[in-house]
Amino acid sequence: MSLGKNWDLTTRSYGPTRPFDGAQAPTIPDAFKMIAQTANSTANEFPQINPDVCIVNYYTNSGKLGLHQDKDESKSSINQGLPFISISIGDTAEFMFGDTRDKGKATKIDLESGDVLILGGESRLLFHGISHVKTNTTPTWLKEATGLRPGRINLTFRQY
Ligand code: MD6
Ligand code: FE
Repeated sequence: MSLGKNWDLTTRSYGPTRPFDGAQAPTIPDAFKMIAQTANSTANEFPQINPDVCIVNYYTNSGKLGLHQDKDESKSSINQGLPFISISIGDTAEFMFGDTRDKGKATKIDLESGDVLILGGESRLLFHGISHVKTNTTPTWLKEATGLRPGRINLTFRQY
């Protein structure tokens, strides 16, 4: 789901409403924004954003995301290298990134629950994706406290 503005996966474009039910995209809770902006401010090589979009993805244990660039935001946002801030919750994912769409050449790192990844400046148009989600890697305390189902939640904050 998308908060702030709707991001349509099929047209890869932003709009005010969701095509499947016509509803307005819900607003981004201030508490979410605060977390993203605090993370943004610790990465002081990047400009500070005022996020107006948060894309929330839920990956089941078989979820993946092919190598892609995030380039549907405004020209101005991309040209300024405004960062996007990604927060991972739940199961660990193997995140891949590189200069090309070639999976074999991509660098792979684990994104664990609580990890924050910021792509901005020269890295704004890096190819990136998720090769796989690692089953049963959610911290026990988090599972017990929230009843989170198996899988991974990823939130990405951007400024359109
Ligand atoms: C991740 N997510 O789940 C990476 N890109 O760690 C993305 O690359 C992404 O979640 C575009 C739109 C939504 C996303
Ligand atoms: Fe992406």
